Amino acid sequence: MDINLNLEFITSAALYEQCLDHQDNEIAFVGASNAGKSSAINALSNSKKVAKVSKTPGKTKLFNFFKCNYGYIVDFPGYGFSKVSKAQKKEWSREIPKYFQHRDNLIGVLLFTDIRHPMKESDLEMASMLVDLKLPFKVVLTKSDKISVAQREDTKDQNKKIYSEVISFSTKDKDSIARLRREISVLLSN
Ligand SMILES: Nc1nc2c(ncn2[C@@H]2O[C@H](COP(=O)(O)OP(=O)(O)OP(=O)(O)O)[C@@H](O)[C@H]2O)c(=O)[nH]1
Ligand SMILES: [Mg+2]
Repeated sequence: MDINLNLEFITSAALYEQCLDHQDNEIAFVGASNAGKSSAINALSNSKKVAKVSKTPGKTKLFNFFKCNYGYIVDFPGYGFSKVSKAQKKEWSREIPKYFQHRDNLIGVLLFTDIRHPMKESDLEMASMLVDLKLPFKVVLTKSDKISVAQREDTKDQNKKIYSEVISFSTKDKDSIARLRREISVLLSN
């Protein structure tokens, strides 16, 4: 059964204090720039393009709220922040920990990482922060269409030795999109 999340963009926030006030559960999409977070949001939405796929990173707001039938998804700009100003980097490095430490709505995180490459230092730092904060997270190995099925399974198995929850995903694979929709509905409904 394919689920319709009815995803829609609601609002962005530049500072933690400006985060959307709501009563539902929320999951965060994090990962390096170009990992495929915004593309995943677009693939998960059944109809129109709801998220901006990176082309103008300067304009990216820190917290981007999308509503779905089961709660909210918060899309983050990729960490590394190579294309934003120093002042912006400094602000974000203050705001991000606040969100993960204090956001009561937050019930879990999806960590997006390109299946073709080993996890970056910044991914490992994020994973370790989530473990420290006892925030449940799943690793989403993106762009799985770029490698063979055998390589995909192998990379998944390798990651499963370290992270218990590992999903492979491609915007070009309808089954993987349906699977991610189900994962999200289950996470948000719990
Ligand atoms: N082949 C393939 N390309 C993908 C897939 N997902 C994303 N891409 C491409 O990867 C690039 C980056 O995608 P984004 O969705 O903007 O990545 P992001 O993680 O949101 O990046 P930031 O917003 O900079 O953090 C785009 O050119 C996408 O078209 C996928 O599953 N398969
Ligand atoms: Mg993005």
